Amino acid sequence: MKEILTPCPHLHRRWRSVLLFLLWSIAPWSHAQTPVFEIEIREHLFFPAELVIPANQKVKLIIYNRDDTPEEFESYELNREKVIVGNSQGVVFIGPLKPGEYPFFGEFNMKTALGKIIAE
Ligand SMILES: [Cu+2]
Repeated sequence: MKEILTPCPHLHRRWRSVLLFLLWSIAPWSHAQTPVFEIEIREHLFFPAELVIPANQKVKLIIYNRDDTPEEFESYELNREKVIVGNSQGVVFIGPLKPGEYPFFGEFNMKTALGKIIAE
């Protein structure tokens, strides 16, 4: 049965290597195309509180928590939630987003830690 399903293993191997080559060549390129933005948490505030990013494009957010306490980056509009322990950083990928405003907040300090992503 196996011989009938794969009559020529060499052909399969060739296609597999073509596919692997494509993945290998495309992956670093697409990664390099992803813009990176940084947000800092200091004294339970976000800096910047308003971050402008390009619309219709995937974006990498690096969130640095400079406080000693943990914070949770959360956004209903972005459908993201990420706990970042004190004095560490977290990565959140967002988008591609339609032009507009996307509020986010720090769930552990909801009165102060407020911000928004502006996609344009
Ligand atoms: Cu949460």
